[in-house]
Amino acid sequence: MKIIHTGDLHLKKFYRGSLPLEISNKLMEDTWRAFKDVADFSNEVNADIFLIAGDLFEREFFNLKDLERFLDLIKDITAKVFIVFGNHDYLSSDNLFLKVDLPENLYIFKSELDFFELKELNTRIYGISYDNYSFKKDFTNVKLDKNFINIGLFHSDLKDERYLPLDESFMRDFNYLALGHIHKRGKVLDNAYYCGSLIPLSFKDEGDRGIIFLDDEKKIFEYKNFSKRKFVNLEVKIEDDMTFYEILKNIQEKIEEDNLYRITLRGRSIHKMEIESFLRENLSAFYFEIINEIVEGSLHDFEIKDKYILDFLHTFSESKLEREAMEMSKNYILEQYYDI
Ligand SMILES: [Mn+2]
Repeated sequence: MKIIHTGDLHLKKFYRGSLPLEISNKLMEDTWRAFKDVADFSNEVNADIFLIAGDLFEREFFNLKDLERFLDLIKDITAKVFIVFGNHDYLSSDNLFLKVDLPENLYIFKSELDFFELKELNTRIYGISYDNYSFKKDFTNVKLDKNFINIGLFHSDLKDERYLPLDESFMRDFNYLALGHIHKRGKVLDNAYYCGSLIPLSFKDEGDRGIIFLDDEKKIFEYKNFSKRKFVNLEVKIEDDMTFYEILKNIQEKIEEDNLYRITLRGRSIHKMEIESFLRENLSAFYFEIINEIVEGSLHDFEIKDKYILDFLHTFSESKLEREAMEMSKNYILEQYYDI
């Protein structure tokens, strides 16, 4: 039996001003493209079961046209597709999935624990959909029939009362538990995994994103990447003796074409703002933003190291007039000679 486990697609997620519209639109298209790629992959490997573990879409923005687009992709999948709805796409009476005829291979869970039985695979798929943005159920009295392979599909934060927390003993009853909600992929128990979001959706979502693919005959369990972009937090230390072009070059070398960058500048410089605007003008990336944590230095922090300039500055005497002349000369040299 081959299983695709995905979730947290957040189709039609808008970035609510946190990203420029043009970038936001591209990311939205990325999700559709990634989902199409997963559908193609599912057909290529001839998967039997395709699990979507909630937060498939954003309720406020997902319209009938989007639903049609999604269902057209589902119709082309040869596997049986199962969906539970989560806190972002919960199943209240206005959920669009209740307004249309669904493809024959698509099964959606309602808000009571239920299962679909696949006789040919001797398998039962259990799941439950949220009926509101927060959802909780007690599964203490649920008994699974061990004559079947039992697969669970849940949108759950194991520790948060608002998002369908699950007991460990309940979780252990399943042969495989497909979890959604947490965007980072990971193992919860030997039989329970978060697939993570299909693509990264914010600077909190660092690292690779994609799906889980299981093949019990070949004993395959793998995370497969389906995102062409990453969100990257980049820390850059600014040293006093770096030129603007060196700073630019250092950063530019770390930038990969398709990624999104949050660049945090640290260090000390008297050119705090100039460095930032220089980078804004000259850095090239799909998207970047700058957090400027540079400590504003002053001319006095700058140490002159050239011996002949130091010798020259020492030729001034201690008188008030010459002291002032020395300070003026020093500042002039710093500005002109060192270009700071
Ligand atoms: Mn969620």
